[in-house]
Amino acid sequence: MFTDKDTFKQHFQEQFVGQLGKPLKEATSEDIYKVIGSMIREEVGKFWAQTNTSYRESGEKQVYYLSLEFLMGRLLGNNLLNLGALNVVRAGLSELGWDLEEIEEQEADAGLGNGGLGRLAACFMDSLASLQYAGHGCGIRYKYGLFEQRIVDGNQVELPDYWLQRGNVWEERRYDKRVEVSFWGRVETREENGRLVFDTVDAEGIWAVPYDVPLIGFGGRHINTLRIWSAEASENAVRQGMQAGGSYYKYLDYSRTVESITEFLYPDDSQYEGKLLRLKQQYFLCSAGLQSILRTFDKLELPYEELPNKVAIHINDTHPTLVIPELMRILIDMKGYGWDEAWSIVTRTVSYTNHTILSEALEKWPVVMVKDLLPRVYMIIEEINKRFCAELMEKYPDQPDRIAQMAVIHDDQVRMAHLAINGSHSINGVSQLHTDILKEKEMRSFYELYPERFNNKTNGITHRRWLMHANPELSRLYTESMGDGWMTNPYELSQILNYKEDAGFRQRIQQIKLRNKQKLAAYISHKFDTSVDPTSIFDVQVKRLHGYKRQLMNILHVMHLYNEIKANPSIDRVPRTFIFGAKAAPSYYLAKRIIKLINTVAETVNRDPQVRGKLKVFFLENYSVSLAERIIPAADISEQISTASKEASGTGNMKFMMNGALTIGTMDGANVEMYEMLGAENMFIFGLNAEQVNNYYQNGQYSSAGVLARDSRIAQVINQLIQPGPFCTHENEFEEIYHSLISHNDEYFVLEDFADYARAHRDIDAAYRDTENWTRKSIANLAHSGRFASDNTIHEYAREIWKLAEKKQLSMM
Ligand code: DL6
Repeated sequence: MFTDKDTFKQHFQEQFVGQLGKPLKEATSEDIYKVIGSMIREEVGKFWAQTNTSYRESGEKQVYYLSLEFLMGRLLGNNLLNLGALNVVRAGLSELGWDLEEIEEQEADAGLGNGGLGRLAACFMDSLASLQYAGHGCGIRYKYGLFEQRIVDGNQVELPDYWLQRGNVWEERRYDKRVEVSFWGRVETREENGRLVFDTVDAEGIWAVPYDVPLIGFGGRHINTLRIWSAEASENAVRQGMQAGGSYYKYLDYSRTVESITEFLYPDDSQYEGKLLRLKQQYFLCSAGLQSILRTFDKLELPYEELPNKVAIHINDTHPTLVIPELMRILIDMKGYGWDEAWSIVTRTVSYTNHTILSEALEKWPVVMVKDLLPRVYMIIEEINKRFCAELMEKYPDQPDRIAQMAVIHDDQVRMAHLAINGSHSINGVSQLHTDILKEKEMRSFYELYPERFNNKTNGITHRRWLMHANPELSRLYTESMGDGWMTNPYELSQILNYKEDAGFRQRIQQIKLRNKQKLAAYISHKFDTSVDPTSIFDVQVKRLHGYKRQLMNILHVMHLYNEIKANPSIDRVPRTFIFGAKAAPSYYLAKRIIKLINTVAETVNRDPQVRGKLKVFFLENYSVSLAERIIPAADISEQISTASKEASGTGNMKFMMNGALTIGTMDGANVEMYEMLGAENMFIFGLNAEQVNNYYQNGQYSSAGVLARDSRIAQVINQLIQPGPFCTHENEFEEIYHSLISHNDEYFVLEDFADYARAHRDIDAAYRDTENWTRKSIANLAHSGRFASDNTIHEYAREIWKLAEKKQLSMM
């Protein structure tokens, strides 16, 4: 169907009329999107079946990536790209009078994730399929994705994201593959053939119905599966309800309660919320996922001792940790294994990635909640804890504190990270620094106990979405210059270092950046009804809003730049356009005040004629994957300014680098590894390092008021938060922000790092004036970005954690 433009056009026209029963001349762009989507589904169907058959026949080891979040974004463009059909479809549609980009806009983002963790899962899915590994996603089909953000009077307002409203062309409902998931009930014990048997009685069983989405690998022949589960009331419940004399309306109510389990994604990034519904979601995913994994394994007709050789289950953060006790339950209660054999199977099958050291994100479930909702699973967790504490007691007989500190159950809470570490053979951090902090500090006692389990896997991003799809002009330049080997081996991007001294090449890079900026400028101009200068420095910070990510420091610095220009209108500054995009968790009050502050500053700056031509500020609402694809290729500066030690890795930093932006950043997360490759000449590093931050936390010697007393520039902006003036229309408008910095002593060292941050920005100003040298720096960033392609990361996971058979390795250039 997609071999050439004319064949595509012919099929498309036939399919259009056949599917929609109306003439093409009446088509809407949504119609076109749906028809192309269904053509892709049809095209890949046979390869999907072939891939599954080959898995079954070869019996090769399968990886299941369990994640409560998959932030997939849009799929049309990337599917066409991976099928090699992008140009054919673009050209064919254009002859029919349609623009592919406009058609792509019809697709709702699949926003089934909050941020980095969910987007990483999506990048990994693309790499697994493209590298032809047998790796599948297992997640939840939330009816509502991450909320839609609107900005009203400068404030964030959340609206539900009903992404399925207009249907989902990519998914296949597989009702025949539904499984039952049980909650509540009580455990009855009996003896059978001299063995204790545990029966859960009076439990509530609901259906988990899978929807399968094909994950199309690059080349279009290898198709893995993302299986997302939806909760529905089971016929059993209906029957029981009816028998018990329940009314029709009662049943409808009950049905809605069941469906609510998969109704919405929890929007609290980096913040643990101990809600029962969330625990239900977690168990729902683990139970449904495991049943389907084991059903596939059972077809091999092998004993369960073989499970670790045939199946790897990876848990994306602690959210799916219940898979550990649940697999124990199945092996012991249903397959008849003893504890030790079952534990050996489980721990050799499961591996775990930690994504944060923020204590507020560490999951702890109240014992009573787990016990009531999942009585048999809780018994198993208790037993795991008992055995673990016994092991610790033997090893550390005189250290009761240490044992209490490491236990799985403590203070009437189940600590999910401890359970995950206990039940996994591999625990990885997501950047070298993060892993070091886990080993040396946060999880030190576990590292001392199980050093062989800990390892690092620095995150990565798929270059197919973040370069080939998001920046087609740059991709064309690469292929013209060095062939297309970089597409399958992103390390080959380093070859463009050979062109760094080629003035013509540099000029092409400059032109591409300018065109990307012009496109973004047009988008912003349209949204804000104002002009945007594409020759100004586009300085971008887009990511979730959080104290530690320090959007606050960025906007305080913008206020400082404004003050400088006002004090000295003839000051020589390269014009800057500051661009923000960020969603705040709906209950994160301070984060929402920071959004309001950014919008207030933007309003003041953008309407002041005295700074016109020098400074502009925009907050782009509803930051999402598709908006990121528009923004990132246009950035000159990437703001990666978290308090050192707090950002586990970051992946936005890699996306900007891959699109030629220069980073202003702290020595945090994967910035450190970027710096090791790029050096000080190609990055703008500032601020405290992780050790200094840690020292401050330990010695308590930091005083934000002291910083204020020393630096009048900072004092001026801090006072502007609470005193009527350009940024504060009524007194104390931003007093909570003020207090977080002064009364609460600035938890994230915004003031401490401010001066050096301002210095780094001055360095940017100076460097940008030398266009040719700036472009050389940009080329260095582009060239080294192949290191952060997720293909590379996935090869490492496959080799070192999942122990998959070797596939074609990327080679270091
Ligand atoms: O590993 C993916 C991503 C990292 O790049 C970010 O640095 C980290 O903040 C993020 N973690 C989360 C926190 N979730 N939890 N728990 O999203 O993971």
